[in-house]
Amino acid sequence: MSTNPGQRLLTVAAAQLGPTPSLDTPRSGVLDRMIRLCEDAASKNVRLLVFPELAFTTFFPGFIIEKQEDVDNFFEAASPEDPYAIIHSSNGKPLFDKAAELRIDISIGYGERWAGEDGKITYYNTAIYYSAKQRKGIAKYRKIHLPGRYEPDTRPGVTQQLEKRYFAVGNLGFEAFRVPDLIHGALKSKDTVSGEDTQGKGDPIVGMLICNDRRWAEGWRSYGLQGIELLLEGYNTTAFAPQYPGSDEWQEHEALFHHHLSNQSGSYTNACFSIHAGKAGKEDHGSLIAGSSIVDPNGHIIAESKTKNDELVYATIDLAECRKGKRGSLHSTSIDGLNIMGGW
Ligand code: CDV
Repeated sequence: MSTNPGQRLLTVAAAQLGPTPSLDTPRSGVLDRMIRLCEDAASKNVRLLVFPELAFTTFFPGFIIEKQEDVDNFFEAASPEDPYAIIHSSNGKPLFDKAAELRIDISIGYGERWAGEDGKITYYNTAIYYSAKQRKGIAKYRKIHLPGRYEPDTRPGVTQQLEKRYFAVGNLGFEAFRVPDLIHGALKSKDTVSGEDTQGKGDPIVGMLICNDRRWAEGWRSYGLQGIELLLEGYNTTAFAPQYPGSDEWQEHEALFHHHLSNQSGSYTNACFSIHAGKAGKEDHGSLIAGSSIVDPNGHIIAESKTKNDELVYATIDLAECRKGKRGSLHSTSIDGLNIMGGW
């Protein structure tokens, strides 16, 4: 690896999770598995670790759950007073404590039961960004493109996809954010002088998407226009289902193809790295693709999972590689990235 002074090196990883099979014991052992992945990541000097969508439980939108109290078991409470309550909840605390101890930032998905100021409860499919150094959540994203149906498919033997039943459409938009304490020597606004070219020199600019969001251009492009250098995404993608045409093998091949196509084109057209972490393998509701991966700003997959089990997929990346594509796509010199003066 060269020692170019403009380099912005960072070791990142996707924490692929194997199946969490059962609706009856939806969290059993998952936390321990996630902590082991954190420890594995620390041994590889990983500073940022991305976990899948709805990482703490089985993929419950694949099931028909009749009673609201049972549905609530799959969600974590949050409110305006405590928007990142999962960080200190019994279901999440051991993981976030371990991440803080190991100095690894985490992006992770979970079901969020939001009690608004008006007392109204809303359920979201959410991802947060946890800063290990600050020991707190610094960004939240709520899934916008909810796939599937509200009413279950009544045909016998089908695989259900009921996200429209269990979640409201995300209401936080596509808000990029800067992450402090990740890149050594990142420029801070207080250290800049008037007229200095600060582009690509500040704290990394990051955005989050959740699963189906990655297939559609508007999320990527909204983030791209804010200058993101890293796109983080967790997913649970059906590998095959009996109601769809084609053999199981063909369907899974096609699902993986579209997964990579979306990620590679999104990274390339927005000149950013992207990290994709999946839940893989056979859960009780059906099978999920693997394909956890890291994509560079030229659209190349630089690391990919080899199994359908818990697996760390990691790479050392140079965020300076984002500059070439950004220079080509943004004609103004002033909109390349979040204004560093308003940054950290
Ligand atoms: N969890 C998902 O969002 N899954 C969708 C499937 C249902 C198409 C996906 O885009 O992978």
